[in-house]
Amino acid sequence: MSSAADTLTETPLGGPTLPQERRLVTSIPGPRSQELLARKADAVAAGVGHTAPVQAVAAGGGVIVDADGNSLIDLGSGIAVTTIGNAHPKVVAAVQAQVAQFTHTCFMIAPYDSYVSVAEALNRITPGDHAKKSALFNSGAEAVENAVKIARKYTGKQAVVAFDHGYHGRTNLTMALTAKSMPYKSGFGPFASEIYRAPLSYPYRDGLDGGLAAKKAISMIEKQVGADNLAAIIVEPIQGEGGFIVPADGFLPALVEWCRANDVVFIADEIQTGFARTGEMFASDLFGIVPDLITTAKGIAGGLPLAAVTGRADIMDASHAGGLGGTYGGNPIACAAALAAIDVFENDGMLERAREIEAVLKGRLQQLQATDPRVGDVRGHGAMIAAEFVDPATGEPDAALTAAVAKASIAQGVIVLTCGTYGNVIRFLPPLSITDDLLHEGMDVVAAALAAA
Ligand code: PLZ
Repeated sequence: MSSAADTLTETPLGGPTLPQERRLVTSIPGPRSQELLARKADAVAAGVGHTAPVQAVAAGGGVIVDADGNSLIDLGSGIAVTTIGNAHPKVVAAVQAQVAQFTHTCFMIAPYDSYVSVAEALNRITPGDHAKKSALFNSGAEAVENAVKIARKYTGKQAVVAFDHGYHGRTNLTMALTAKSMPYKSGFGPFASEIYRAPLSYPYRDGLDGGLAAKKAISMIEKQVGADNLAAIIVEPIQGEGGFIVPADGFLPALVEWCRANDVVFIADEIQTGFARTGEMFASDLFGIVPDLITTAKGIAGGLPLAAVTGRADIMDASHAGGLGGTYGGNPIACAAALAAIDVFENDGMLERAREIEAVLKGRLQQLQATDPRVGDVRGHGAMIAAEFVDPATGEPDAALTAAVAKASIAQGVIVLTCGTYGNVIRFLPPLSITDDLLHEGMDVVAAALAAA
């Protein structure tokens, strides 16, 4: 079977030919990166942070190259975006062809083929074989905002339930849906009204099976909100920013069933989990659920900004003409990129590659866990795997250890991201184009950082 990695050992990816290697020629940050970071501090708002102190100049396969000539192993994919690989040749070709043809007409002014083709593709590949429709937007947060609008219009109800540890964006409505105050919400209120929060299934910490966890959530929803007032519940099938929390089996199906029985729209936020990331095209497929609406973004267009709401045609069609849209939503260049990316997802062995990466990452992390009790939990699916770090004596989250391991790994040329309500989770989100060799080398560096911490 040809998986993406086979072809990428020394591949020209789009522009530059990037050797697939970790290479440190300066300390990180090197002088050129330091220069850019100094300019960033002067010119860019302090609220916009960064994880790796580098000036990126090229990326592809499994590496990001900086201005000082360092080549870093990429275990983050720009937060789960470059799933098929950075500057994937099919995306580059599609973008170059489209940008020379036309850059924008506004789909609401003069429609074009690629938008309709992306909608058709999404309607086809998202879970369920019922009649579906899609609408395109620019960012994940914008897709979530629109999913809520659509659900409210369809049901004629207003309340929305989101979950503990949930992350849905940084705009006003999506801040309200997001659980964690620091850094996402603190000082940025007041937040949108009619948003309620229910308990999630978090097997490592609540010890509940899926049925019991769902019962708890549904009881809270019935008592504190009431199905008569509830337009939608929104949940990430596997939580991303919240800590890669995989709900216990049965939790999501029970919620879907309750929504169906109560005229409540079930929205799966698959912005981080979508498009082969978990070893299925969508994480909903892992749990056997068929959402009413699904929000997508990130991996959809190989790095170009695009997002979508896809779902039951009757729900999607409840909004009046002119009620949904935006100047740039479904930009033709982003749509061309998405058609190329979806082609890669469907035809270039991406699901298989994500499962291979799961085996490597879980194997390495479980090895660590067997000898180091600070690794409390290893979880996830596909190329979306995490380790939760704890104080072995108490089981309490250890955010300081987590930050130290991440920082040391980056200094050694391996980009890893942290997450979790308690900041004690390191998540691994490599591009599916990474080689096994780089994946192992990256994990060697993380293991050494943990041993030294
Ligand atoms: N829903 C499930 O993961 C984006 C954001 C990180 P946008 N996650 C990364 C940060 O610090 O801003 C995300 C997500 C889920 C919605 C979003 C929002 O997507 O494209 O960032 O708006």
